[in-house]
Amino acid sequence: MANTWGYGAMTNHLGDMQNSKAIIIFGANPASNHPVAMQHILKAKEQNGAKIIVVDPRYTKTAAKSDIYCRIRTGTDIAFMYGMIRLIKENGWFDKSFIDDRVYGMEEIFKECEEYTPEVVEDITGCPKEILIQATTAFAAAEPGALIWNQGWTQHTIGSSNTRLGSILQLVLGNMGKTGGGCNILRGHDNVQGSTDLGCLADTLPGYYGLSEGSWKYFAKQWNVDYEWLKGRFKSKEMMESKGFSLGLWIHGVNDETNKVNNAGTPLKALVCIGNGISTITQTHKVKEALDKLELVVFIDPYVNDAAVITTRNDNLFLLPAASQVETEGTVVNTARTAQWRYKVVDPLYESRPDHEILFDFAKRMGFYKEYIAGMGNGEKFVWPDNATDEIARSLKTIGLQGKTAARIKKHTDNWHLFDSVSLKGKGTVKNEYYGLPWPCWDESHPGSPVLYNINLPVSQGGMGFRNRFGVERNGVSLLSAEGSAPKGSRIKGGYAEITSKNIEELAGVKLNEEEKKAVEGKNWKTDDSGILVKYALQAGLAPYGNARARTIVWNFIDNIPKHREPLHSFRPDLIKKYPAVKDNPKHFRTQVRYESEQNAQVWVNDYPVNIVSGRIVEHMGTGTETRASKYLAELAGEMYGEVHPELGAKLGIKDGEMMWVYGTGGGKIKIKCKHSLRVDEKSVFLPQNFSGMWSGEHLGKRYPAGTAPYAFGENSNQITSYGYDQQTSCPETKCSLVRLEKA
Ligand SMILES: Nc1nc2c(c(=O)[nH]1)N[C@H]1C(S)=C(S)[C@@H](COP(=O)(O)OP(=O)(O)OC[C@H]3O[C@@H](n4cnc5c(=O)[nH]c(N)nc54)[C@H](O)[C@@H]3O)O[C@H]1N2
Ligand SMILES: Nc1nc2c(c(=O)[nH]1)N[C@H]1C(S)=C(S)[C@@H](COP(=O)(O)OP(=O)(O)OC[C@H]3O[C@@H](n4cnc5c(=O)[nH]c(N)nc54)[C@H](O)[C@@H]3O)O[C@H]1N2
Ligand SMILES: [Mo]
Repeated sequence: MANTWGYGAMTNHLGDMQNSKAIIIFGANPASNHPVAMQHILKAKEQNGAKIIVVDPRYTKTAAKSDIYCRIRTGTDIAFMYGMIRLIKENGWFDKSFIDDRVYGMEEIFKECEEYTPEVVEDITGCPKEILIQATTAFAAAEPGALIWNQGWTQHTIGSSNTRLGSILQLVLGNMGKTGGGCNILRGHDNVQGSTDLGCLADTLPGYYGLSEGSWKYFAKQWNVDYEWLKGRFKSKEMMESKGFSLGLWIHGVNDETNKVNNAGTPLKALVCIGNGISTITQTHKVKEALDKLELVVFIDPYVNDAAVITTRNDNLFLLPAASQVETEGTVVNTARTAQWRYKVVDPLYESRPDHEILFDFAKRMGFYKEYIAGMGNGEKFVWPDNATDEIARSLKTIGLQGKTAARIKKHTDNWHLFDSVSLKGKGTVKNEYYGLPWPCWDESHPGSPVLYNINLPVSQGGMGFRNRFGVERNGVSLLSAEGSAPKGSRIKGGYAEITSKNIEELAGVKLNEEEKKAVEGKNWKTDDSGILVKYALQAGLAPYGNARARTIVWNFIDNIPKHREPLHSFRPDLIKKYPAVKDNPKHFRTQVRYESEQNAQVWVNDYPVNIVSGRIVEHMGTGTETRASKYLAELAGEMYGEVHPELGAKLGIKDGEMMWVYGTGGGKIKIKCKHSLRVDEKSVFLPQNFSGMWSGEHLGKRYPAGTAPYAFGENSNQITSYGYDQQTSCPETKCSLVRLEKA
């Protein structure tokens, strides 16, 4: 189970933020969590006069650098944004021609925003209406303005709606496809973008190809294996084409036997966990229950995985020592879609082995090694990781990786000093290429695309419109962009469909010879291995994926347009009737998930009257498994705590520095230090997510094999975060929970 919390990629890139005139940051604290990004943000402020606006329930180190700080209640960002959009609409601040030419369905958004008057927004979010107006005025005036979001947005039942409405806000203002604009999602781990691109997800093959028969057949070809053989590895074709268990939901596939109906008749029996903490999802005590119950548990990790000491099982638990990233070689792709070659620094120490070797060994022992390595093309003589990187480049056409070959990525990394950090443009031997070949990078002479959806550049230099993905019309309305809004130098001046063997001649104005015709027959731009379709598209200045409108309406989602819905464990039960959670879902991935019934099971706030704000601290990473094992970091931040407003502390009789019990809605409890702080409001407690190794007051140090325990231990915040999963993605709702505090 690899680590991927939420989808998304930056439309622009970190250096590009220096070109912004305003930056609005929702649910991200880059001063602590993305210090490099923060430097670009501060340069935008200091050198470009950009206004910094921070929307966060907690007054963070990032908020301290802002011009306008908006404190909102957790889980109410949609109301806040609709409030912004309503003001923008009323004042005529929207970009009419951008919307008319390049967007589908904005009327629906403009209708939905009507109810979110400044007064209504103040009531739902708690943010004074004057601040909402001030923030909107400043952001709408900026040309262009950039929007940043991160985990404050995704870890909610309506997290996917947050991210959609943020993108829509940028469409309203015409900030998409512009240098200094866009949506800049500051993603998590160093290679989290690379791992989602490669399909470390429960609902798609690599490159976001989905799970349909056509996609499996396409990959069978890329992997150089027989489709029938591949199918034979699954219990049935139906299971092959169904979503798997997601990271958030797998525990219910073990604990709750009724879910076996969605899993070909059996509960989950074994777990192999590679590069993930897994104690970081909601309700960690349920994770423990699942780990205890499984027949086999394997951790592949350079450290003793945090969850290995949470389980109390004594058999069939294996710790396979993985080499760290400095003991192996390969590419990583960062939040801005740029790749980097990571060279090996030292050989693996002691008995540790690189991840891929461990996986190769698995394949050997399970009897499919030959097939496993077949895609690299050289039989057992493959060159690692170069051949694998080229296989990825060749196969992942949907995001335009064809030009990101091992040789080119190495060349960029070796010459990184020749690139400009604001424009990403190279000089000398990498002249006019963009650092790390940000995807799409359509072929081996393409320079990469630093800013997505920019029609002011030719496609051959990184330009493109929006992707045509959902047909060319909907209910009689065209989904293609209007005349005059095609990338520079395009043969077609308006919108066009994705490139296929059927339309290439007409769209690109070429005549294919017989051999070419045969090569591309029945193919489209993302399945054509010959490269002919992409080649002629680029020559005609066309983006292989078409030129369409961005859609605000997603007709196959539960909420066709983003809707505010109260958290399952709402601090404001009086709002639930108007903004209820969605209906319970009998099959979300492979699990039954409660929404409405959980929300209405009781008036949660009566027993759990304090709101959780959770987030990171600068000293520790993720579970802290790695960083708490550093003596120095452990010294800097050695103890778990909760930040409590002094007024709340006084009301509850818990003084600064005293211990308190925190009780969660799901039955978990933790004992932590109370830290009085003005960063939180009077109804909330802030909990850092980076501790583990204590369990409801019990110290788990004794469970580590000798010499492997970390230096710092602390209670895990997720023992008390509430049940709840994103209604579309199933990301755990770790940012919206209620608790009860008591003096210990
Ligand atoms: N030092 C350090 N750096 C890290 C990490 C780490 O653990 N330590 N982790 C890495 C990873 S994996 C990731 S994903 C990123 C995460 O980076 P961030 O998203 O910046 O991380 P968080 O601190 O979890 O959350 C950001 C902010 O969201 C706010 N927030 C909580 N609920 C809400 C809400 O409902 N609405 C809004 N608007 N804000 C809300 C919190 O107060 C917090 O300030 O950081 C990466 N960088
Ligand atoms: N309450 C609350 N909970 C949260 C969040 C929150 O904000 N609040 N944030 C969520 C988010 S965004 C995330 S990403 C997760 C944290 O994400 P997790 O993945 O759960 O935590 P990490 O500590 O980053 O786990 C990485 C594991 O990989 C191991 N590892 C490191 N390098 C290698 C390697 O090269 N190979 C292998 N095989 N293993 C390696 C580490 O030792 C560690 O055990 O937490 C989530 N949970
Ligand atoms: Mo993350």
